[in-house]
Amino acid sequence: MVDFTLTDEQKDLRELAHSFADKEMRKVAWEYDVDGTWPQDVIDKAFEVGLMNTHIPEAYGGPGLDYLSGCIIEEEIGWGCSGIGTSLMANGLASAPVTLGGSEETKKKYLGMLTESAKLASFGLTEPDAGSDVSGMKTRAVKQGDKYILNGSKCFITNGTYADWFTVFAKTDPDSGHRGISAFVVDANAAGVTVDKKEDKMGQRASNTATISFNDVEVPAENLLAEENKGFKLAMMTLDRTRPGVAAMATGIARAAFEFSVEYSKERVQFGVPIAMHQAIQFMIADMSTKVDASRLLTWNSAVLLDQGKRASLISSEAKRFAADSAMEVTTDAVQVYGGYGFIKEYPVEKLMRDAKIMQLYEGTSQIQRLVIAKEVLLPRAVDDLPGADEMAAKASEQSQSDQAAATV
Ligand code: COS
Repeated sequence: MVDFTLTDEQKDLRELAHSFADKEMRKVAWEYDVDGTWPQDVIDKAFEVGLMNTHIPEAYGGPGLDYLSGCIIEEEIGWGCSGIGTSLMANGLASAPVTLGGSEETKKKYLGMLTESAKLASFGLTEPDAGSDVSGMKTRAVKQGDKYILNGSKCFITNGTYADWFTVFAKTDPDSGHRGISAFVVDANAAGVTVDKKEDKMGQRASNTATISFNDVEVPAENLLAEENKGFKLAMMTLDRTRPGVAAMATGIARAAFEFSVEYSKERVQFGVPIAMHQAIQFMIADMSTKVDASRLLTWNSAVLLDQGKRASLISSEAKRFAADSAMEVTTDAVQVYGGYGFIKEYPVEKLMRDAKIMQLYEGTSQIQRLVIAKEVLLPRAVDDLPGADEMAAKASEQSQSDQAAATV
């Protein structure tokens, strides 16, 4: 039987996240948006109440929440402020490749770092010339003895200025396209790591977005995630697991815009009646309501598939694509419901419209999601193409144990 009733624990988490979003995020969201103020105070509080690092397993100090619970939290956080929310949630993206492909030691060290105190990590995939086209990356990692030497530059890195470590994807075999990419954990304080640029953005201005350069950075070989040249797959497996969270955040933005519109349409009087009495407004409100509910259903569906250990590439991309595009449509309509006031910064909805735009861009554009969806529908990957996460993690762990054994001998 299909049942959308949440468990008591999920309801409590939703209440916790909603109350946090209402009391701690909304009260500063519009102010922090003006100058792009870094929300360290909100991050510290979110860490304290347990709203960060929700997917980190208990073995490494996290709450080990299921994907559905994570999405329930993320919708509320997106409702509060998706700019601050992106700063709060970026650890999930950076840590997923470590959870999937890190050795036991790597997981203890780097996931443990995130759960011990309010530390941050960033995901370094995108480059100036390699956005959608991941295989076109130029960052290079060359093995020298027991370390790799890393050179290159990553852009649009969320939380880049404040991260304590990065998950970095680099070419280890430059002639092999997507089969020549590997993933590493890189300490932010390693010699040769520099933060080059903080971006001044249209929306989500309270989140930090930076360019990070790596100049002859020495990365210990044990910081390799999964196996050499398996980085592309690891990145795709990561995105399969994080796109539902982005979809949830987009649902939260859309819901916020919808709620503001409903409220305003009942107060604003034109032609002698509240504008909610006009069918033109009612139709926009009706479409907003439908898009919010449909976004949530797709999001929950993708999360539940992941919780059941099933492949979720198709539904994750459908959820991300639909929720992101819907958030853009709903927030644009919200500005329309507010009329000229919607265009004024004193009113809440123009920020939501600016914030929504990035949902169609980061973690894969809406066009990339359509590519993934079309490929999954027309030419689905054989299940064998996807080594189970546990299998990859086990392999990495085995490898590190045999390395240790070899080192002892
Ligand atoms: N899980 C595991 N493996 C996957 C996978 C997934 N979800 N998707 C693809 N793969 C594997 C394929 O099985 C194939 O493996 P083999 O090397 O064994 O053949 C390999 O990866 C290449 O797959 P594919 O041919 O589908 O890749 P394409 O180059 O055609 O397309 C796209 C890849 C464009 C979909 C990918 O590059 C992408 O998602 N780009 C967007 C990146 C992005 O989201 N950037 C934002 C950065 S994070 S803010």
